[in-house]
Amino acid sequence: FGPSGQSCFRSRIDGMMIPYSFKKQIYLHMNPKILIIGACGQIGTELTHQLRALYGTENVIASDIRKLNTDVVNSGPFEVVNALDFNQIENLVESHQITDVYLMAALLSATAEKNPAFAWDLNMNSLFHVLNLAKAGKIKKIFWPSSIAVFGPTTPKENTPQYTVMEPSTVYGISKQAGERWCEYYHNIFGVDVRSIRYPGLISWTTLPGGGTTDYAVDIYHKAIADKKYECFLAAETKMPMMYMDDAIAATINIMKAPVEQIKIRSSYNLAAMSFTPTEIAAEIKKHIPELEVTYAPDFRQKIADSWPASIDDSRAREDWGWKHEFDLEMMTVDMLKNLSKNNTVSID
Ligand code: AKB
Repeated sequence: FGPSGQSCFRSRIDGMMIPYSFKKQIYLHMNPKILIIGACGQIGTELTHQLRALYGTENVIASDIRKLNTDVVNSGPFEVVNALDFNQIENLVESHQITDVYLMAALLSATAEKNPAFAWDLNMNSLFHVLNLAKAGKIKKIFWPSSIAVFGPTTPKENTPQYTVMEPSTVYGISKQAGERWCEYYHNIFGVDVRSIRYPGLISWTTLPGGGTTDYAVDIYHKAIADKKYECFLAAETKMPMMYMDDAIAATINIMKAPVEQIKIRSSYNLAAMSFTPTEIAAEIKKHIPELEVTYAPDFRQKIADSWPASIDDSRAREDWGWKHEFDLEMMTVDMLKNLSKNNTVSID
C-alpha cells in the first residue's frame, strides 16, 4: 500500500510506489501503437503476426495497397493505403494515434530493374513521407529496411564490413543506399528516431517473396516438394548471404525495442546468419528429398547476384544491440520442409 492507503506496486524502473489505478495508463503510454505499411508482403505478413502477438492485435494496424493477403486482413485492423499518398498515411497516423511506423512497401531488385522510374518513386518517396511525419513530431519511431543491395561490384565480397566501398549497380540498391543517407540525415539534423537493417535474402514459408534476386532460395523448397525438380535462375556456385524469416523478424523487433543509446548507426546495420550457393541448398534439401533434380539457367538476375557480397560482417549489430541468429541452413531446411509439406499452408499473393 502507498502513503495514502491505496494499493500500489513498486516500479521496476525507479523503485517508486505507483497506485495500481495508474498501471493501465502507464502500459497504454508504454505500448507502441504501430502502423505497418506493406503488411501483405513476405516480411510484412510475419511481422504483423509477431507484433500483434507482442503488443496486442488492436495496437497493430496493418496496411497495404490492396487486400492482398486474407490472413493479414482478417486477423486484426487493416487499412487500404497507398505508400505514395502522404495525406492517406498522415490521416491514418492521426486517427489511430500511431507512434511507430514499419515501412515495408518497396520494389525489390529484379522487379525494380524492369520499372526503374516507379521503383525510385516508391522506394524513395514512401520513405520521405514517414521521415517527414517523424520530423513533424507526428510519430516517434520508424523502422525502414535496407538491403545487401547497397553494396556493389567494387565492394569486398567476403565478410563485407559495415563501412566499405558502396557503389550499387541496381536501381533497388541505389534507392536503398540513398535511403540510408536520408535516414542518417534526418536523425542527425532533425533528431528522427529511425532504425534500419540491411536484410540479406530472406527465406520463409508463409508468404512468397515478390521480385527479388534471392527468391530462388524460397522457390527451390516449393518445387522440391511439388515436382522434385527445380530450374534455378542463378548459377550453381553463386554464394549469397541469407537468413530465415524467424531470425529476420526477431532482429526487426529487437532493433526497435533496443534503448535509444544502443542504436549507434543511423544509416543501416549489416546483418547476417548464413551464406550458401544453390548447390549447397540443393544438397541440404536432398538429404530429405533425394530425388530432387536441380538444373541451372541463369538469367538477368545473375548479374545482380554477382554484384552483391557473398558474406557479411555483422559484428556491429551484435555488439551494439545484441543481435544473435538462431537458424543455419540445416535447421532452416528442416523447418521449411516440415511447414510446406502440410497441406494448404502456402499463401500466394
Ligand atoms: C532481393 O533479392 O532483391 C532482396 C534483397 C536481398 O534485398 N531479397
